[in-house]
This record gives sequence, C-alpha cells and structure tokens, in this order.
Amino acid sequence: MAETEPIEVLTAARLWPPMMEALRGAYRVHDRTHQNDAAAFAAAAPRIRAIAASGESKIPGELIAQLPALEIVSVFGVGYDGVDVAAARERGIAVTHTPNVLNDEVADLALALVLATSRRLIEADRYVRSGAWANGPMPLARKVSGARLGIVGLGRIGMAIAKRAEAFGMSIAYTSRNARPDAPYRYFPSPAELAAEVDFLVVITPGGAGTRKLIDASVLAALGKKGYLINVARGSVVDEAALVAALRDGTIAGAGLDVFENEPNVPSELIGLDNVVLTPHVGSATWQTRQAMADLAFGNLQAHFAGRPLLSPVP
Ligand code: 8YV
Repeated sequence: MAETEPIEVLTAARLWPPMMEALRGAYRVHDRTHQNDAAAFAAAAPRIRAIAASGESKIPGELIAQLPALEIVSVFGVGYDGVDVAAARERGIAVTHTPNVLNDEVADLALALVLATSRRLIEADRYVRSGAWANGPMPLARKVSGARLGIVGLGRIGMAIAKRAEAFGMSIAYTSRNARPDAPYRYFPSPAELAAEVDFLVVITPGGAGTRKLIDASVLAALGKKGYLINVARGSVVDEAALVAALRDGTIAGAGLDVFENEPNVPSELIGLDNVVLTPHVGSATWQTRQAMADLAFGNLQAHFAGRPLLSPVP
C-alpha cells in the first residue's frame, strides 16, 4: 500500500511552469503551502520528502525542522545562499543545485549590462522614441573595447565573463578569496584594491553571510567617478544604500543591476536615476537555459528517489 502513495514535494517558490509540470507529473506537489495555507501545510508536513526551491528561495532551519520526512532540497538555480545547508547536513538531507548550465547565460547578461550602461543603450532607445534626436545628437558614451574589467568572484561564471571580455580586448583582473593559479588574470586581494584599478567592476560571487555588503561605500569610492558597477550575483553582496548615494552623488559613473537586496522591490531612489540600468533578475532567464536548469533540478529529485547518485549536489 505505502509504495503506491505518491512522493510529496513542497515547492518553495513560484517555479517556472514547465518545471512545475514535470513535478506534478511525478509527485504530489504542495505549492508554497508553508507560505499561503498553514492548515494544508501542517497536514502535509509529516509526509513531505522533498523541497523544490529557486535560487532566491529561503529554506531556513525552522522550515527544515518542521519537515521530519525531508530527504532532499533541490534548488532550481546555482546559488543556494537561502538554504540553511548546515541544518540540512545535520539531518543527512541532500541539497542540490544547477551549476554550469547557466554559466553562458549569466555571463552574456553581465556583458550586456556592461554595454548597456557604458553605451547608454536604454537612454539611446528613449532618445529615438521620444523624438529628441530631431534636436541633435545625444551625449557621448564610454568605450568598452580595451577598457579594464574587474571581476569579483572568479568561479565558473566569472571565468565565462572573462572569456567574453577577452574578445572585447579588455584587460582583466579579479578578486576572490584565493588567487587562481590557473587563471591568466591579475589578482587583487580585496574588492577595494581591484576597484581602484578598473573601469568596470562585475560582481559574480555567491551570496550569503560571507559576502554580505562586500561592495560597500569604500569599494565604490575606489571605483571612482568614471567607474561602473555591474551586479549579476545577489543583491545582498552590495550595500544598496551606499550604491544609491554613489550613483546620486557621482561617486561612480553608473551601474547595471540584475539583482537587489529585497526582490522584487527595487528602491524608488534607484528607479529615479538615469545612470543605472535595471533588469528583474533575468541572468538565467532564457527558454534554453531554464529548460536545462529544470532538467537538472528535476533530474536530481528523480535520481534521489530512484536511489541513483545525485547529478549535482552542492559542494
Ligand atoms: C534563479 C539564480 O535561480 O541561479 C541562480 O542562483 O539566481 C537564478 O538562476 C532563477 O531566477 C530561478 O528563480
């Protein structure tokens, strides 16, 4: 009798519809009941064996503690800073994520934001649409090819960003906890030292307690009034209030931001600024990459429940 009962899964985010479809095809899904239906959650909690989460989901120890049958947390995203991995490990609960399949996509967006901010693409589009062109040319932009790029966090995506920047003839430097002997780029031990030497500072380091507000007022001051900040990592890595002040006061030239401290809420001060390009956390948001992420996130659940090795456990 028990083996015919479907496996029960809690989703901890509004997941991509094809991913939801795959989950519903294989399991009994409780869609965010822990957030929107306390009674249904309490009734199902003892039977929930898996959580399907997104990169932005919060899976704190308190939630894990409410799920005595939990065996696996599968994150649809490479970042798992919202998951209390220590609490999961303590109970022997597996945690998986979706590395590699989104490297190209996030790196592409990083370069798109470099170009959009420096070449003033959004402003240029508005310039044409508003008819302002008839009154003369728009203000000049800043050259990207040959400029100096600094990468905060030279992991898999950081390396993919560096490869693209090489094609633009950019000189590349980076900071990370440790220097990478395999990387042919100049290493700086801190974000502030790196920022002082580059025109574009691209942030692509994991979120979480270890990197909270790593990019603060002193780093922005070091980047300087001709420098641009690009963030495709997590909003938590940048001190958002310091960034607003730096953009407003001309401490830096501009910013391209795909992530924010309190998504989907973006501070109105940022929205009011012209020297910033804003995108709604779309680093991995293409059909192709979301499908690859769904295959991996769903594949990890399938592997677990079939007793096969996990495809991509967190390190
Ligand atoms: C999200 C991300 O997971 O991979 C990550 O860490 O932040 C994203 O890819 C994605 O937006 C799904 O919510």
